[in-house]
Amino acid sequence: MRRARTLNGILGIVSMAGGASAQTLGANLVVNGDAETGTMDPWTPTDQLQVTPSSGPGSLGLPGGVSIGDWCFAGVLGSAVERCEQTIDLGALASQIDGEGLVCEFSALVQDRVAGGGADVMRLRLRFLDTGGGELGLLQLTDPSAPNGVFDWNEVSAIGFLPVGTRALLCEMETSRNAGSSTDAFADNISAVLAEPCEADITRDGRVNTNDFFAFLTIYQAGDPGADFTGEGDINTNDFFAFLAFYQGCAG
Ligand SMILES: [Ca+2]
Ligand SMILES: [Ca+2]
Ligand SMILES: [Ca+2]
Ligand SMILES: [Ca+2]
Repeated sequence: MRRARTLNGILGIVSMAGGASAQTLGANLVVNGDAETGTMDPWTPTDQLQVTPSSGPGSLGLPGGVSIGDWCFAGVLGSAVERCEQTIDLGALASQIDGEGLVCEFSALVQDRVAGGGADVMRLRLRFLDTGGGELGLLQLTDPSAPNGVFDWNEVSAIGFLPVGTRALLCEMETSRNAGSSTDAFADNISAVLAEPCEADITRDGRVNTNDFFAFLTIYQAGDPGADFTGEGDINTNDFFAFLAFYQGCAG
C-alpha cells in the first residue's frame, strides 16, 4: 500500500515542515561548486586542482543563460593526475533515505581538451557512502564530446536514488593529462541536489517516463500492493487514475 501524497509531493515541491530536511532538499549541497570564492576551499587536498580565471576555458558551448562567472576549476600545473574532494553529511536525512527514498541529481559543466591526438580529461564523481565510509554506489560525469581542437563546454547530469544506508556524499574532481606540463581540463557549476521522488517513478531510477507507465500497468494487472495508489487496500480503476495524476505531474 502506498502512502497518500499531497499535491506538493506530486509536483516534487519540498514541504517546509521538515526542519533541516526541508532546507537541504532542493538546494545545491556542494560548497563552492562554482569556484566563485576564487579559492579551493573547502575542497581537499588544496594542492591538487586549482581555480583558474574563466577566460582560460572560454565560453564556447555554454547553454543560453548559463554563466561560469569569474573562476572555474582546472588541473593546470602539477601532477599528471590530480584529485580533490569534499564530503557532504546526510545523517539528518537518514529516515527519509531509508524510508520513502531520496533522489539525487548530480550536474556540472565540463570541458575536456583533445589536441594532437591526446586528451586532457576531467572526471567528476559523487559517491554514496554508508556510516563506515563504504561505497554503496556513485554517479559520474565526463565530457561526452571533445573533438580534436574544439574546446567547448558540455553541460552534463546524472540522477539516481540514494541507496538505503547512504549517510554521506563524497564529491570528487579528478583530472588527467595527456602530455606537457599543464592539464587543460575544466569543471564548473558542480551541483548535487536531493529531492523527494515522484510517486509515479515505479522503476525508481529518478526519472518518470513511459517505462514507469508500463511498470505500473504490470503491477496493476498483477494486483500488486504497490499499485494501490489510493491507499485503501483495494486495487481498481481509482488507482489507475491516481497513478495517471502523478505521472502527468512528473513526466517530462
Ligand atoms: Ca565559476
Ligand atoms: Ca566538450
Ligand atoms: Ca522511472
Ligand atoms: Ca486503491
